[in-house]
Amino acid sequence: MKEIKIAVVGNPNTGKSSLINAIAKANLQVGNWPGVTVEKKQAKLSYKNYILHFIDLPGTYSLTPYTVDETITRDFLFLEDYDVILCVVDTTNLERNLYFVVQLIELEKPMVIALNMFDEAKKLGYKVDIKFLQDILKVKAIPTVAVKEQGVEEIKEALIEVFEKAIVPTKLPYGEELEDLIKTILYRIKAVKPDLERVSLAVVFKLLEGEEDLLKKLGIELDRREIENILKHIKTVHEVEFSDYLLDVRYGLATGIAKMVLQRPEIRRETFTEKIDKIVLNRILGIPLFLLVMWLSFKVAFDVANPYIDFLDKAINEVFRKWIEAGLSSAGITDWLISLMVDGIWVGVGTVLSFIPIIGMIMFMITFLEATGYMARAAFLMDRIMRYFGLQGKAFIPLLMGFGCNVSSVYACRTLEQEHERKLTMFIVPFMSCGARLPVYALFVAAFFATHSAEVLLFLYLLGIAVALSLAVILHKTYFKGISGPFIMELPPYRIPTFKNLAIHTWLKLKHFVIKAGTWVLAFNILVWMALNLPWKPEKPEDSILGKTGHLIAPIFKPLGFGDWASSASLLAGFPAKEVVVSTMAQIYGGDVEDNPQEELSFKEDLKELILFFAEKTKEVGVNLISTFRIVTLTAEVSEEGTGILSELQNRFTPASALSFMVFVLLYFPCMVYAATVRIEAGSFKFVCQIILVTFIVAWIVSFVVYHLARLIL
Ligand SMILES: Nc1nc2c(ncn2[C@@H]2O[C@H](COP(=O)(O)OP(=O)(O)OP(=O)(O)O)[C@@H](O)[C@H]2O)c(=O)[nH]1
Ligand SMILES: [Mg+2]
Repeated sequence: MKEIKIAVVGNPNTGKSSLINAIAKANLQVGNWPGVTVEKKQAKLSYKNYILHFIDLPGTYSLTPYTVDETITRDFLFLEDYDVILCVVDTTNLERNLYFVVQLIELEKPMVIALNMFDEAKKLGYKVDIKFLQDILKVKAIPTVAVKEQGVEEIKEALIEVFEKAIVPTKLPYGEELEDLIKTILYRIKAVKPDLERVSLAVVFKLLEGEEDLLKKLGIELDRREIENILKHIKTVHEVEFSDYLLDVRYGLATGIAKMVLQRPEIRRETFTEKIDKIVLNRILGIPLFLLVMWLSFKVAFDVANPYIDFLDKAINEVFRKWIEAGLSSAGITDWLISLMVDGIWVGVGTVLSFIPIIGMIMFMITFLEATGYMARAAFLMDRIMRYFGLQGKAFIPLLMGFGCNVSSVYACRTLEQEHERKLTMFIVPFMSCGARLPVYALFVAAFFATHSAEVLLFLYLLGIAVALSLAVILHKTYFKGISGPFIMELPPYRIPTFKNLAIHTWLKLKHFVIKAGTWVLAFNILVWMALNLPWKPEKPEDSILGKTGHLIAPIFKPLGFGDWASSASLLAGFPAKEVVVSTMAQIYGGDVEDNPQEELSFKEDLKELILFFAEKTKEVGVNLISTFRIVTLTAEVSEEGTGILSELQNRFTPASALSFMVFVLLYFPCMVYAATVRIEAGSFKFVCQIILVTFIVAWIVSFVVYHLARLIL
């Protein structure tokens, strides 16, 4: 078996990750906006006698990087060992993509070009003379439609062919002036480092441009003054810096090639995307439409998820719990172990898992918005607003991604050009309401605001954004000073996602929560169980370690309306992961749901009841959805007078304090994984500590204000 290492590169959003998914049956993250892939990802495939290793790299417009993710791509191409370049090109933007191809050719490596989005190019009436393109560049060019897995076989064959025959692309003509410069530099390098193997054209240009950070990594340095001397001629004759001069020459080449191989229809019709954007990006309508989209997403998510949460709650906390308890006690297991397994692990983790429908639905909605291309529009719309806050629209993408998971947001900050913007965005990401907070909302909304679930959720999400931006202004003026660059993000055409794609990407987001429930949340639940049962068998939960700690910190939360020991202890337990807030409450309140030991266990009856309950709940989903789209307010029964945890909450909280509690959960520090990621991405532990402190203070102040305002209204 021969191994071929393939670097997959191209402009952002051209379908690199999609193509690897299609070829290697991988599940790399895909989305319809530039900047989805922000780190090196791998996928491999055995094909014939070969193992093909694909390295998915962040998209970039050139090999001169401005952002962290672009640097990853450049460094890979210049410093790492690989055999073939697979350049994925957006055929509908051939000219601009060829500018990047020209730079790749300078690397002098075997290359295959995937002319992706060939379906869209065809629809626009574009004709590409593929044979001619192959001949002039001496590369293999294959038309592909990654989303339909078209062209996949041909790509594999082409990769093997250029690898085996070591076909290197043609050297392009750069004009006499540049050719002379190249020769001089090559001569100098030879003089300084006689044992160096061949140096590619790309490296020669980097030497001329003086990209110091890369040259240092490459270990090739020439005397800069000497190079400036060589460049003097260009500067005086053309009156531009060398890098601008080179840019012009490369663009000239790209435009020339595009002219030769591409034929476009004379008359251009207004595209579907342009028609929709006229409304969506409208100055007046844009933002209200964005709010409507969010509200509708929440409404649909709740309408579908709520009945299934009820179902899972019944299945996990009543039926299965009963079965497990019976099973364990008939197996003769000691009481304390049963309590640990049932009250600690099953109820704790099970309660978190019962909220999977709402997390799944919100992840589905986010995936849908990502896949259609609406996300990039949201960034565009927010650009004007974000500027008041010292950020630019592009920073809204990591923030929006935070609705899924704050950790992926931190990585997404790599696409921001400026250090101050990157750090500032990382700092305010915790205020974006991630999926792990949803169980808390779902629980409190069911207990207090069942008829207005979508509105409460919209309020919380918007509050998160508002707090994030307000803090951004303060931080921008004091801590992270700097001027934001212009908003330069491409708006991709709208694309209709395939169901398969939506399902896979929703699952990939959801999986993270399921795994977390089975690992971290489980571990913390065992700790919570111990803290609730030590000193051994306390009379009341309040007397346990957790109870006493709860009492100790409760005064901090009193002014926010919920200063009882149980909610304080839950907030403390939720510090490492927000799911633990709900599971701790379930352990505290769920402990006293006593079953009737005399009751005969009948699996058959229980199962029948569960199935009927499921059917009933599924019917409820239908009714809910119809009412959403007819915009009829629901008159269906409001959460049944609380069972277990719901009634406990209703006794202990008021609507105002419930709202304040949700706001606190929204705003205080998100989780340990976020902390660890920021520590790595920002490279400072002090920075993480500052975030912990600031988020806590902000959460306290905002909850205080919300509680007192809500008391006046609710
Ligand atoms: N119509 C059409 N859409 C495609 C094709 N290939 C990819 N897409 C869509 O284009 C969008 C971008 O795909 P990605 O695979 O995320 O692109 P990428 O090049 O990895 O993007 P970055 O990681 O941001 O650089 C997604 O919405 C895909 O579904 C294609 O051949 N035809
Ligand atoms: Mg990608």
